[in-house]
Amino acid sequence: MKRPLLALLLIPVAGLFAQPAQARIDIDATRSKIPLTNFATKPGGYGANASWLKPDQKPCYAVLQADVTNNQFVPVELKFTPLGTGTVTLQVKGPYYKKEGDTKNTPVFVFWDKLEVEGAVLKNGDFETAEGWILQTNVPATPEDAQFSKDAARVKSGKGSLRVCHDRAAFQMVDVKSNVQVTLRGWAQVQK
Ligand SMILES: [Ca+2]
Repeated sequence: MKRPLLALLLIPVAGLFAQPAQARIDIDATRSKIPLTNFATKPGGYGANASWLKPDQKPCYAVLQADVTNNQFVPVELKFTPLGTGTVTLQVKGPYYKKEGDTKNTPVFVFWDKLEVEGAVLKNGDFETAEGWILQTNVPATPEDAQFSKDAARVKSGKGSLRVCHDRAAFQMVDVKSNVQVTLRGWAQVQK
């Protein structure tokens, strides 16, 4: 007799803290010490320098996050301008999500495909092979690990896509030029 009552109590909590439908790419230029600025994100979302880093590193790390859709690809456009010439690391990932009361964050899986870059050169943004990307994985492997997917329902272009979450991203080093705006265009969806 207790089960229905418990279920009723849990509904509002689950509703308030539903997993976010957001896709995210971080730009890490802390090694090359290149400040990043002029952020723009579509659809919705936000771009900001890292709030958690030290004052000297904070301007050189950007979080670019767009509001996407569950289980359906939408076009995403993320922009930034580097104020120096050098190498930055793209981290293609998912949103940070920690449920109320939890000590660990819960992975929100994001599929990315057909990622293209204007203002810099990106390798293999169609995720048809492993070329160009370093996947963040555990040893031994876990279900959360970043991976290339061949699931046709999660592919926008070709036969493969990328599946990542906040703590298991895909990395690629990209060369940027001072004051040349970089635009990342791709397709993303959240798995729900
Ligand atoms: Ca593809």
